[in-house]
Amino acid sequence: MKFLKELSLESPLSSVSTGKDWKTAKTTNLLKPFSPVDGSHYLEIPLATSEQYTEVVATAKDAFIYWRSLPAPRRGEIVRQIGEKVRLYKQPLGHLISYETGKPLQEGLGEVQEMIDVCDFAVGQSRMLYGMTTVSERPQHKLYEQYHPLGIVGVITAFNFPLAVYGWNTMLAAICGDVVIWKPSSKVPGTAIALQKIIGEVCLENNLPEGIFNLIIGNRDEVGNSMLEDTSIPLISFTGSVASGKHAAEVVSRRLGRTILELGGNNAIIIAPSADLKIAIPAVVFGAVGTTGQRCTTTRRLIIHDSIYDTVVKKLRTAYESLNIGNPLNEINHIGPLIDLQSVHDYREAVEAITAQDGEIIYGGNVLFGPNYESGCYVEPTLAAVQPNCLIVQEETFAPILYLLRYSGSVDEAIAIQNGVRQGLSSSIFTTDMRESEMFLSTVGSDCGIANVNIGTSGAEIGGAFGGEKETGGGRESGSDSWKGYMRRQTVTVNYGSELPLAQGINFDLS
Ligand code: UN1
Repeated sequence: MKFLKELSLESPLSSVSTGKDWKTAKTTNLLKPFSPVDGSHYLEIPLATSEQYTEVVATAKDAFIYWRSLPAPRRGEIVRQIGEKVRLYKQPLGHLISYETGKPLQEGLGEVQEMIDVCDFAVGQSRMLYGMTTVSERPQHKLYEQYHPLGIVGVITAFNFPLAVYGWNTMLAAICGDVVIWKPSSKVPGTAIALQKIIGEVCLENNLPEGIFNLIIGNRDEVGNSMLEDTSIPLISFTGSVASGKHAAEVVSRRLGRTILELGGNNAIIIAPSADLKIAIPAVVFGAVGTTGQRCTTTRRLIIHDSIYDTVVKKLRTAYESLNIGNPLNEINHIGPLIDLQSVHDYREAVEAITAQDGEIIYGGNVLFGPNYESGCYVEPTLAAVQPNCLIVQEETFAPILYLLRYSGSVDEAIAIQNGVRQGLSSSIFTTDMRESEMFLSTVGSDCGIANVNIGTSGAEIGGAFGGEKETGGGRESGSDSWKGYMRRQTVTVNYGSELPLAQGINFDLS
């Protein structure tokens, strides 16, 4: 495949890099990733060993001493060059992401764009690591806050956004003066290696020491848990399932380390009576089937007002009938495969649960077989009408299943349904009634980290803070002031007078 060559993904490959250097493990434990597109095992990578992990951490520690003292705008300049280089490789990277994850090429390219955008954002931010000054209660005293680099940041990423989520974390951590150890999902190692090679070129051109941008591809025990337990990593940013995130949170908090968690979502769109269906229907369809329902922002629940329920369902069916399912690298296809056979199994189980729990499959519900679907990972996007108390609706099944729910009263009823799940990532309402949209955005409205009006639940821009509440984990990444999560805040009080007045009016007289 041309894009593998263009990204220098040719054997022999290594799974460990500290920047320019690649280190080959002395192991027979080979990772052979599976492409859900055609079912082939397209790479062979020796998995990292725990000795290699220890070496990477030692290199990263040394690099931090150098990197933290470089002025932040100069760190930003390195990130600018990374963004420039990613631009040059946008096409092959987009193709590779599509091939590894199964997402349509357009979405693969969109993901590369997200990485480029976050690089640009981080470059600007590198000149804006603002502290704040406030007023002291004491005469001739100055009180202010400043932000310092934190240290080594461990970034553990999921398969569904193999490039963008790394970018959100690492490009910000880098301008903040941190060094990063990246453990990508072993389902998508090619994208990680390709990006690391691109970053390595920038490291080489700028003669940077090893250890600023580190990659380590290994399994949970040897690498993942070592990172979680390692007291030399003050911050772990973890993206993945709620179950794995809980494990990560427990292990890191046991040593009082920090986490940024970006876990599951169970995102809903409310379709109010006044909704403009011309924009609502495409938003729902993209939200539900984009990335084959494997975004954490995927629309999983549709809460439709009774008065327009039948119209909405009819329009959705028509839209679903027009979707093409097949090889995601072929641009006529809207939907590619699920990531692997385990996900297909989970999809099947969810479909069975729907009917067992008195739901009705209105569209789809089948695994696809035949000449275009040989990997076994292609499934039909599914619409399911369910009862309000249906248990499967509470779960985040990482597949293109959209649950249809009704409400008949005011927007408050719809908001209660929307908030009635354990997860709290993204939410949206389609309405042209300003009272409803303001209610949805108010303190008694959506309880999610992301609340949208007249756009869907997925496809967030990088400029906003990304993350959610409840079981989604509470972390914030990417835009706004998320950068602060990668730094240590210091409150400074300076006395420039010749007296020692104590705060709170305490009198401590030694004479
Ligand atoms: C994810 O699914 O982990 O908002 C990230 C979106 C994308 C990012 C999704 N910008 O859908």
